[in-house]
Amino acid sequence: MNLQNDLLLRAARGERVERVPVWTMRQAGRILAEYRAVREQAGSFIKLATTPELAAEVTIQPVDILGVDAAIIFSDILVVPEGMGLPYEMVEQRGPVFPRTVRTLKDLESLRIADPEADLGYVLDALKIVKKELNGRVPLIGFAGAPFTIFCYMTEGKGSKTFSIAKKLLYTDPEFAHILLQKITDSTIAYLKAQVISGADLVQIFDSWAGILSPEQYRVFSLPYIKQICEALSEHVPVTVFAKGAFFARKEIGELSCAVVGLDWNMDVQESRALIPGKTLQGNLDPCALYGTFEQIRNEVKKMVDQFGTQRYIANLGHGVYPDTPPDNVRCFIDAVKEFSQV
Ligand code: 1CP
Repeated sequence: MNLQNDLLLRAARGERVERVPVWTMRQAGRILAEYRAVREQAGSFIKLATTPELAAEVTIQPVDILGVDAAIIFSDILVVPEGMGLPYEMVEQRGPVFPRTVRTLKDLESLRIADPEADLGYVLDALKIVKKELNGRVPLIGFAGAPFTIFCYMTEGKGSKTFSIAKKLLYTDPEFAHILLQKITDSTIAYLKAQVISGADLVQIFDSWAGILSPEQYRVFSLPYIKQICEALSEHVPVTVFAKGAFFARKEIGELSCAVVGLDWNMDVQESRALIPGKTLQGNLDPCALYGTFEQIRNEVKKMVDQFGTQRYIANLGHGVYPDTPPDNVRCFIDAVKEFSQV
C-alpha cells in the first residue's frame, strides 16, 4: 500500500525530505486521557496489550490526537520473555515483575525460542488491524528490546537502578549469559520478521539499559546480538538502534547495518554526526524540556533542528515521554518541529 506520509521512511533511508518527520518514544499510552479510558475498559495493561482491537485503537490515538508522523505498535518489550516461557506481571504503580527468573542452566533449559505466530500472535494481529485502519496515513513502527536489556529483566526479575543481579552474571558466568542472550536474539529475530510480515514498515530496537555497561562489556554482551538482529532485518525494512546511555559506543553502533541511530540528550549532536557519518539520526530532546512553557519548548526545538539539520534526521525525544507531560506540550513539540524544519 502506498503511504500518504512516508517522511519517516524517506528520512530513514537517507532520501530527501521536505520537512523533518517527528514522533515520540512512548507516545502510545501514558500521556493521553483517551488512552487511560481504553486501559480502564480493558482492566489491566496485560489485557489491553493482548486484545488486538484495543491495542490497535491506542496505537492510532497519537496519530489522530498529536499529529505524529508515525504510529508505534502498542505493546511492551517484555512480551518476548513471555513468548519464551517466562511470564511477567504488571504491578500497579511499580512496573513489571517476573515471578520466575532465569539464573541457572536449568532455568535456561526451560526456555524456548519464541514462535511468533503461536506465542505472540496477539501483537501480530494488532499490527494487521493498525495497518488496515491507518490506511496508509503514516508508517507503522514495530519494536523489540535489545537482547541485553531483555536479559536484564529476565535475570533480575524486575526493574532496577543498577541491575546488579543481571550484571553480576556477566562476571560470574559469562557462558550462561551468552547462551541466554543468543536465545533472546533468536526469538527477537523471528518476532521482528513476523512484525514486518504483519505490517511494520520500520523496526526499532530499544537498548534501554545499555548505559549500565562498560564500553568493553557493551562490545561483548550487547553489540554482537544487536548486530545479528540488524543483519537479519535490514534487508527487509529500515532498522533503528536506540541504545540509551551508550555514548561510548556510538561509532560501533554506526557501523552496524542499521539505517537509523537514536540519540539520548547526553549525546552531543555535532559529535554524533562526526562519529556516525552517513546514517540518519533520531532524537534527542530531554523529555523534561516538555515541562517548560510553549515558548521554551519552541526555543528548544529550534535549537535542536538547527543542530541536526533537516536531512537524515528524525525528530524525537531522547527517551520516552514522561507520563505526567501535558499532551498540549507534546503537541507543541510536534508542531514546532513541523514549523521549523520546512525545507
Ligand atoms: O508507551 C508506549 O508508546 C506504548 C508502547 C510501549 C513501549 C514502546 C510500552 C507500553 N512499553 C514500551 C517499551 C518498554 N517497556 C521499554 C523500552 C523503552 C524505554 O526505555 O522506555 C522498557 C524498558 C519497558 C519495560 C517496562 N514496561 C517498564 C519499565 C520498568 C523499569 O522500571 O525498569 C514499565 C513501567 C513497563 C510498563 C508499561 N509498558 C507500556 C506501558 C503503557 C506501561 C505502563 C503499564 C500500565 O499501563 O499499567
